[in-house]
Amino acid sequence: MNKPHKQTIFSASFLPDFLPGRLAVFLMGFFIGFVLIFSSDAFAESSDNQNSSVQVSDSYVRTVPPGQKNTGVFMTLTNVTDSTKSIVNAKSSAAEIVELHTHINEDGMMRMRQIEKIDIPAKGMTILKPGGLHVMLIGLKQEIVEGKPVGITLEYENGETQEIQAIGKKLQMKMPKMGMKH
Ligand SMILES: [Cu+2]
Repeated sequence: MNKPHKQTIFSASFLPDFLPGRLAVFLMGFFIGFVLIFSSDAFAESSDNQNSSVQVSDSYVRTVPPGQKNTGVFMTLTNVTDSTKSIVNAKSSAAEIVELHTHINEDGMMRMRQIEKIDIPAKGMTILKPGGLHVMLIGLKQEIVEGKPVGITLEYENGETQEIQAIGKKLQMKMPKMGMKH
């Protein structure tokens, strides 16, 4: 008595509980696939944008004590193409001025110097790190908070731009000078 009655509910209802097994599994697979696509999109937005030419990973901004108005942004750039890619400019709403910098050793003193571009060799990698290449934020307009993202736009020589979210990170104030060779 009960069974035939239930079966009419099966075919009439779209509630997953009442779906025949195969269809339910299919729909669940579809749903999980959708969630994965959606969440990987969400991840890309809260992390570093991967354009087709250069992949940015491990991007971070050094946190600074209150009152300090300048800081550095660091990251790993991986060029997946067969030609050199160059970053020629960077922008951020977090600072008045954004420059591309490197460090040079001047009479034993490490000094920062502005550079025109940062090259990423074909099929190669360029690492922006403390004591080396970096994106300089000058005149901070907001506090850099540990664990919180700061939006940076990288501009390439070919006109492409790339949005990244660098995460606030506490670092040592100075690079240790031990082990530096002349
Ligand atoms: Cu600098």
